[in-house]
Amino acid sequence: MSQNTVTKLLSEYQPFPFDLEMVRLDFQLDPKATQVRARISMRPLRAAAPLELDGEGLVLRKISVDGRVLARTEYSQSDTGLVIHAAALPAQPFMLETEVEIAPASNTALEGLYMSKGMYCTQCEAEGFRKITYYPDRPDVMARFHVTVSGAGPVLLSNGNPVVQEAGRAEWLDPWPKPAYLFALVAGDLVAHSGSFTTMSGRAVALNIWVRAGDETRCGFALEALKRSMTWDEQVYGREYDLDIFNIVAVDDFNMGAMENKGLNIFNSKWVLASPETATDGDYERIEGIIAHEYFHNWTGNRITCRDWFQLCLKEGLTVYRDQNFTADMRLGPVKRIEDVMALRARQFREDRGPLAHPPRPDNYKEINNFYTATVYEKGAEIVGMLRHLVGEEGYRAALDLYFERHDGQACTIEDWLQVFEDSSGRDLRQFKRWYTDAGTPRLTITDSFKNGTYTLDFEQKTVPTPGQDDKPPRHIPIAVGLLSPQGRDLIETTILEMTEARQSFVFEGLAERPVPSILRGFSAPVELDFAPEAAPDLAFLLAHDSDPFNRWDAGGRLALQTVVAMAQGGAVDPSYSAAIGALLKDGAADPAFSALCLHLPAQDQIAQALHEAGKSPDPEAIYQARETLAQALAMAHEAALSELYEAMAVTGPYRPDPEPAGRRSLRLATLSLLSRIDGGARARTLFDAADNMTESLAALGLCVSAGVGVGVGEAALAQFRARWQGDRLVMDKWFNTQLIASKPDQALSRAQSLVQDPLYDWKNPNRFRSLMAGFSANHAGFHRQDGEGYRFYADWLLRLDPLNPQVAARMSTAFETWARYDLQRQSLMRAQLMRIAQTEGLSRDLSEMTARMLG
Ligand code: 0A1
Ligand code: ZN
Repeated sequence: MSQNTVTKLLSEYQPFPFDLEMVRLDFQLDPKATQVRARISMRPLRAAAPLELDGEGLVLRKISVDGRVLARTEYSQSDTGLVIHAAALPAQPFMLETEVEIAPASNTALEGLYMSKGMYCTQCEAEGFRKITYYPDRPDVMARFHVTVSGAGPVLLSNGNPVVQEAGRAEWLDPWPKPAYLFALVAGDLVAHSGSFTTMSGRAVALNIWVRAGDETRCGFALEALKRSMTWDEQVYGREYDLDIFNIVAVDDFNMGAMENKGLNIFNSKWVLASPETATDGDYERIEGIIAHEYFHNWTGNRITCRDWFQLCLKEGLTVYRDQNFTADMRLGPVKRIEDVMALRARQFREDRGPLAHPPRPDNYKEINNFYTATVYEKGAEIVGMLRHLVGEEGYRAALDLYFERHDGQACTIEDWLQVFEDSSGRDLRQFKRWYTDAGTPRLTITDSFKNGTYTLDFEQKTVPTPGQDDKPPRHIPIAVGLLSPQGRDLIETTILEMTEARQSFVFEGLAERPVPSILRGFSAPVELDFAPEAAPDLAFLLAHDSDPFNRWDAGGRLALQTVVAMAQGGAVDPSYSAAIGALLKDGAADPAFSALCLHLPAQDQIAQALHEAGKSPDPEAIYQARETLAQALAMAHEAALSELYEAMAVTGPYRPDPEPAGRRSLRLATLSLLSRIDGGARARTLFDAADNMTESLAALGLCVSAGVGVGVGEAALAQFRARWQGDRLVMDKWFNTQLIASKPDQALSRAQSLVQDPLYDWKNPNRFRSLMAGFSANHAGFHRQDGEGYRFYADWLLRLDPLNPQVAARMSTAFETWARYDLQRQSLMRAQLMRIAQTEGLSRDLSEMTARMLG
């Protein structure tokens, strides 16, 4: 069977028949010929078991057992590993020793040991360790690691605590048993921005952020965020750090955001480095969140890890949930919740509706790297939030305490996790478990009635079939509900209704008049709501009065979506929406960050989805026009109030990334976005010239491009920005990205085509590739041009990247996941590109699995 067709099944899990006591690794680094010597002490757990070791792209120099070099007949080797026959192995504990050679300089996939700008670094999750040495590369095999590194430097880092640090050589010992995916090594010419932290039991921990010389002035914010994360995990979860040192390294070439290697987190430099001139408010918030996420993995992921990769959401869902709560505590909680739900709907709901839908715990895969998805991460986090609703605040803390107590040092499953909640709360979670095993977003349809003081809410839940899962039994859904009086007063405390049946009614008695329901407060479950016509809520009323900030915002969003969907089909601006926005602009009590979120119009992709669900095929050009017309109409109707706010929200004094000034800037920029639709980009141009921070500078740049009508307003701003920032890789990523998102749809492709000729377009760097390609595909009407040339351009680049970096190519291929929404012509154009990719000779396993799933 070829590598591209092997499917791994959850049902076929088998424990590994050996215990690993200690792993000693010795690296002699060399760009073309790094020598890796591994000495692993093993204890057989079953008689006569062969020893299966993973290994890819390794040149085997030597293999011995207890010092005896193995004969060629005593083991078999393949492209994917090596099996030592049972007869060659002692029945007692033994020492396996291997020596292999690898070439980090030619590793373009950025998985295993590779080089980034002269520096050695590793990425082992999920299955990269097998590109470093022969090993049982699976998360349930945990061992202590002792690592020696020489041959490069001067800085030589690995996991755990330093044992020996001398010129040209270092030894590290990690006392905590860990799976190989948490192994890390870094070597190169680095400088540290350092600090320290004293844990709750008084242990002093040295903190370092390692970067290339010149970047050390941009590490201050990340270091403080790390300290805040360490304190929060102690205070909120009672979790303390467990080594003498915590190192973070920033690298420019990295496939993902960051990685939680034990004691040695490796970060995409984009999510560490920040200065007011180069990072936006959004970047600062993300940096804080990602630093926290990786740090929190120390307990949820590292101390307690996953038994196999099917259980990925065990560590990721919980850790995302923890980092979301951390950010909510550091910043404005309700605003953070709205941002998280926006991202969930944009990415996870989209995934759940298409051909790539999969359960948070999948039961089969070909390439695990394709499952680092919004479903595993963000929906995984929502499931943890639902559990908390079901067992309550104290119940949640008790469950987590039991989880850490019972499973510390183990590799666990979703079953273990749910058992902890069952045991600590006494609740039966068998039906709840479907959230982990079933794909798809349930839709709740709501009707209501009022009679003699009794108000009844009727819910019906339905989940449409997803690939491989036709049958969708009802789920256990916590629905947070409030009831408002017609004057907007809360009539009851927010109540969690537990829905478990396909149809279910809930009754509220003793009400003087018909209440206005506020359903799914705080977005208590990742479901969609449909209101039967007679139960349709007065959205403008909710936007004005709901005491739940999430539902206030959501009511405004629904109103906006209804309006713009109608407009994309030839309708006019809904005056009640415009009036509601007018009221919002006058609401002096609202938090600026919240108001800013209410002013954001639905994304074009969301409008397209809504049209598809209404049984229409979305016309990208009409969607773009409808959204522009709506923005323009709002700007004209409320010009005075918007201008006033624009001025009032100006922030004076030196830039600070804190929530308060960031909120004011976000409202200021939201008003600017609307005003630019009627001033030809004049205000944006003025702000672009005056801005002393990247938040305003970048937003203004985008608006100069999208709204600039004067001679070359956009082009001039782009040229000026490029001239100023051409030496800064992170800022230049923004330059590529922003102009594509902001381009007029009919100019997006030609702009993208000329940008790929730019000498600064280093397409082998994942950040640069993504900034350009994701910018282009986010230009909805530009990507979906009717002639299909957008699709072809995009597919060309995926095919070019795939042989070098399959992981990034596969992730980026999701731009095509929505093909089935569109008209037949676009469908066939998109499918043709997917087919062209799928049929390409030598395609990676990553991209071939993705295209096959998308083609269905
Ligand atoms: N565990 C990391 C994410 C990650 C996953 C895979 C990677 O390379 C294939 C890198 C990072 C996290 O959740 O942050
Ligand atoms: Zn993670």
